[in-house]
Amino acid sequence: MLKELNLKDADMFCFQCEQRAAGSGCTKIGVCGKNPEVAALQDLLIYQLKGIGYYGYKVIEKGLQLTENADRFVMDGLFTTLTNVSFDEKSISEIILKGNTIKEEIKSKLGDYDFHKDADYKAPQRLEAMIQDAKNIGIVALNKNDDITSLRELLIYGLKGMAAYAHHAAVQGYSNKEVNRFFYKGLAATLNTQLTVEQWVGLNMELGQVNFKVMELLDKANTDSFGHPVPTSVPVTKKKRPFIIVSGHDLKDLKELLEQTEGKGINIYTHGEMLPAHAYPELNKYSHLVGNFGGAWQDQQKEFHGIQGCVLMTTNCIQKPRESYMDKIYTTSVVAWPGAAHISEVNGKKDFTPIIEKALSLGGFTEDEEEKTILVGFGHNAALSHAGEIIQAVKDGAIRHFFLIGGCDGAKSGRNYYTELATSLPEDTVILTLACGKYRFNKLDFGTVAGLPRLLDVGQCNDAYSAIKIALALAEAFNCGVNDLPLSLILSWYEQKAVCILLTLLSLGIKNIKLGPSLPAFISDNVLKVLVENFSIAPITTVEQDLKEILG
Ligand code: SF4
Ligand code: SF3
Repeated sequence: MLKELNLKDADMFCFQCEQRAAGSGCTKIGVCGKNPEVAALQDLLIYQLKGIGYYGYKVIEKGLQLTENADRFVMDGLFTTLTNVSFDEKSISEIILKGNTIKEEIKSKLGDYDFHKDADYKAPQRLEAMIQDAKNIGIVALNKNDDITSLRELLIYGLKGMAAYAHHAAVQGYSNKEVNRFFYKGLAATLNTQLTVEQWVGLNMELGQVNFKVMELLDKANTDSFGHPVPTSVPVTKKKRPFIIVSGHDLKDLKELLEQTEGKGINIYTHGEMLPAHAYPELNKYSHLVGNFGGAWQDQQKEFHGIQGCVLMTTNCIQKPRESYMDKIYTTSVVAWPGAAHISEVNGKKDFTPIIEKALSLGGFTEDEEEKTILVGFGHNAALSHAGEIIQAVKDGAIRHFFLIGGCDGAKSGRNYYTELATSLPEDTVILTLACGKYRFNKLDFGTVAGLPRLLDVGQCNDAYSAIKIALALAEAFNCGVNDLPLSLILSWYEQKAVCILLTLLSLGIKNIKLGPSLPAFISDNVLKVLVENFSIAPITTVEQDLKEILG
């Protein structure tokens, strides 16, 4: 599937997300809005991280410890290069430069060390020089039979996704040394030209297993900090008052903002992947967390246009802000857009005063809309509290099949498949959903089955962990394997978190996944063959054909 490209005239090359241009990759400017300079700097940051991984892994092999500072640098650096996170040359170049210092600190632990030309790279101070360096190392030479490149890129994208989840756990004080070690191991491997296809496959499967631990850790961080999600009705309508819309995945940011806005006459709305936050008791207890605003991330330019309130982007997916709200959108953590105000952490705390004052000055919505609600909060704890009823309903034939329709959303028209699928399912089926792809259908009424809502929202993309726990518990109850359950996984992918989740599912031996709307451009023909032969993974086709195959 990798296409031979003539990259001589290309200003950049990126094919890490589903939205890549023209089937092969973005070569002039990203469909996401990433310009060639940002693409170059992201490539250079990854190059810098490969070197840090190389030396870091040598330290680990010697049985020595790496600092928490280095661990955080690696995960935050990887996260910075995830699709729709940072579009800011200045902040990426600062991270690259900090990488020089981190690398030296790591090397100093080694004494005598194996010099490696690529690992030893030291970034220049000037931005232009960095971009020039990046152009010399960044663009991947492609060949449609190049399985090694394919598997190496798969690993790098998996690391990026996993880093995002590790970051969310780390900001809450949860980390795991074994997990952190794998970041170095994986990055070091990317500089090893001797690895075989089998070894690359093994590393990708290992990443899947480690990512399961990361999602488990994040689940623990979230549920320890905010309680287990409980089924909760969330208004999706506007209320009169100044407001701040909080987007992205970082629950800690939301909590801090809720604390700092309490009693100030500001309403807080969730947006995008922040929707499941309403189900956490320690977040839902704030009466000024009033509802969810808008649809999926790719609708934000239209939906934020002209708003008289503010937006806080805690993680992906940020799109180029329109002029009409450039002064109202704030970024934090690794998210950055040139010209958008950024709120940094100082001594472990974020001061949201600027966004609060701005929101108050704007006045907010002037009318109350008639309230409409949707239901969220079916994480593993809540869903499995109904395990008895669910199992009985399956035994009685009241529930015929479960469909997990989960994953990312995106702008492509082929994504209508997921709405069509959800609305075509027979009434004796249950739909589990997670991540932002659900915005395609989460405001529709699917009714109930066996006394339960037919649409159960499990949470954010990282709550794939919850879905796996639910599936494992059902498999145990029915005394069968997960692959023998009346359960089909129909996934949509967009960015690199979907890559690490997919690797987790495969590493758990889960088969028959249907993936769309298109397959990754970085998967070579042979790698695809391995996936099909070993895991029976298949691209989505038409709703009619896929349903016929699944339900008979
Ligand atoms: Fe293109 Fe996606 Fe890369 Fe953006 S992240 S440049 S849309 S492949
Ligand atoms: Fe969505 Fe960007 Fe992937 Fe957490 S918010 S899932 S695309």
